[in-house]
Amino acid sequence: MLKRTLVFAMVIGALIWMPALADAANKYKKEYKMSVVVGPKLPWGQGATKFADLVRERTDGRINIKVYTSSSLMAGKQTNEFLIHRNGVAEFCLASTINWSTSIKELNLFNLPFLFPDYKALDAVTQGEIGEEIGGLLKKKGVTLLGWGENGFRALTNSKGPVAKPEDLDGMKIRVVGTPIFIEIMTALGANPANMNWGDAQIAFQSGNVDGQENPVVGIEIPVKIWQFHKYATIWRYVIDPLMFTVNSKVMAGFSEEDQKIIRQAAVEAGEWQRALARKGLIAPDLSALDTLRENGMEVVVLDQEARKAFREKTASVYKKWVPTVGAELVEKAEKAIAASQK
Ligand code: X2X
Repeated sequence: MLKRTLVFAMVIGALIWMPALADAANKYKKEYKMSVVVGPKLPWGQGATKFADLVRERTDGRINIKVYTSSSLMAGKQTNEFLIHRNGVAEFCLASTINWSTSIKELNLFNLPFLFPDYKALDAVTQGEIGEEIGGLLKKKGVTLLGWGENGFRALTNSKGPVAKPEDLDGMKIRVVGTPIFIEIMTALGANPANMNWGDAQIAFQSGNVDGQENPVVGIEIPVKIWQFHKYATIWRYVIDPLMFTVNSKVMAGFSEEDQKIIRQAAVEAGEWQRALARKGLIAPDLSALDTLRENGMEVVVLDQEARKAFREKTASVYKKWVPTVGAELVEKAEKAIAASQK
């Protein structure tokens, strides 16, 4: 009798649950949009594709993410990306902290001039407690942080002459992203900053409308063959540009728990893969990425920690000014984690 009741209960349960499960899957959209600011062939774009592929495979096609590259979802205006993510136009992003720092002020932590000396320092911040805290900040704004990727340390290139000390930058017209702190840093260094979107920047390099720019060597400068426009590079590690794999939290809540787990795991794996790609040839003893610049006719100035000091001093007032905007507590925590990473 008991057995029969149990079987009966199981059949009824299955009848109730099966349509509910099928219904959940039916509610999934045919396509989810993922925003990326740069082109598909750059490590940044490749990281997004890797993530989308992992999710598609592991969900047996239930979740189909299409990567929209070159800022196409926000008509080129890269600093609008967070807004279109928040409102659900882009359900997923692989986004730069720089482009979102106008919407989420705390992300200017990564833009503080000369705060991060090396990759160990960066990992100490993103891969620990502070990384989680940043995840918490995004969560409050309706976005879920899934994992970290990387554009890289930003290096200066220009067509005018070698830059080894701040004076060398005097009056140079340097393209920067349209975020206030970058304009202030370049101004403090004596340069003449011109802010523009990445799409327009590439046209400005071509026309010679700007003398220089700053972007990661492996992430951007090698793939766009920056040597076509600029003969001089300076490796100064003045700011770092991490990338964040994210999903709109409402969209995430619409997925089954199993699928949410798959999405999280895919971001962690794609992030690890993509970070390694972005660092390749940039960490001694393998500095082959710098050789690539030289082989293509560029003169490369590498600033050691001592030489960075003169630049750091020139930009100290900008750093100080931005601490309250980022949050004094967050900056202090990061400074401590970075100091500990150097021991
Ligand atoms: O615009 C840039 O320089 C780029 C591509 O690096 C960013 O989106 C931050």
